[in-house]
Amino acid sequence: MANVIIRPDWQLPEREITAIGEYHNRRSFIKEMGLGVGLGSTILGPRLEAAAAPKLFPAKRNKDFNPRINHTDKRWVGGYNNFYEFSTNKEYVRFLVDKFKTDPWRVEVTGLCKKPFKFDAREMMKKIGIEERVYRFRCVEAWSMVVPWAGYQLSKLLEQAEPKNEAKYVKFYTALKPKEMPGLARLPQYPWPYTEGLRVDEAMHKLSFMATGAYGEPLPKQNGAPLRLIVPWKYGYKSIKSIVKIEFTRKQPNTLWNSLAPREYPFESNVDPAISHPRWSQASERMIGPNPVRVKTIKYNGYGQVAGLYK
Ligand SMILES: Nc1nc2c(c(=O)[nH]1)N[C@H]1C(S)=C(S)[C@@H](COP(=O)(O)O)O[C@H]1N2
Ligand SMILES: [Mo]
Repeated sequence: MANVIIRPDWQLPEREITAIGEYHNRRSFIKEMGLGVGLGSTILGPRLEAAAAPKLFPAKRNKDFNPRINHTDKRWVGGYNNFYEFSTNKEYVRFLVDKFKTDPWRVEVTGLCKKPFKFDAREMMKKIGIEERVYRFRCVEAWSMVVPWAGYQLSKLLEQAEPKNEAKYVKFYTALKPKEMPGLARLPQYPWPYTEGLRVDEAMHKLSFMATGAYGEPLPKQNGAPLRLIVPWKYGYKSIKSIVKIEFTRKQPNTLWNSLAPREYPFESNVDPAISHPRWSQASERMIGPNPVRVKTIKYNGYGQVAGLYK
């Protein structure tokens, strides 16, 4: 660390003066270097910093996706996580993500499409723009939450690839970084990387969302930074985290949970209170938080507008 040179803000090359997230990183880096708040607020100057960083977060809320229900306590959403690459213990995940590097982050869009491409996660936020959407989220384990995500509609990303007519499915892959993901070695029998899939028409539905933030800030690593799927009418495991590859396919792709236990985790996995999981009922759910409440589960998790996809 001794030979790290900290340049003042005005010497940074243009491409480094970017999102607010990076600004935060730089600030915390300066703090870690023991230079303290003094340097951050006087030499760098708060007004200069604000002008230099195009503001991505907080994103403006999209009024069409804004149900009038209380949002789940932010600390619960960041502290009660399913992310098996780190731990199977929901309360440990957030303490195990330190080594996980999520910026820069390359993603590949490939398979049956006319224009395959690669992109940087942060650049794509700037290209498409981000908005906030409040979604209800229902895990197959019968707990649920309400989260103000930020990000962009998945279709806006996928249509850039111009999928071919024969593409019927989209497969998503999570990063596979054994040195940064301590949970992988504890589950060597699992078919890593974590994969998930949707039909192309499901992926193109306007509810399908690529989340890059939550609660007005960049997405925490334990929630799948820098970008993760949110498919709010399906059980939570379909909402794959920390995506590095997206592939258009002709046939229904294999997915991690479906190949481990097909009877428990069918490919489609729409939320349905009438269809029990083989080991428990799906009729109700516990809304997580400091004061958990049990509520009835609704078909498609309440997103009845997707029913047309399943005629
Ligand atoms: N790569 C990856 N994605 C994943 C998981 C996982 O273990 N690994 N868990 C899934 C499950 S079961 C749920 S309920 C949600 C949890 O998301 P959250 O931690 O942001 O609440 O992520 C889903 N996406
Ligand atoms: Mo889940």
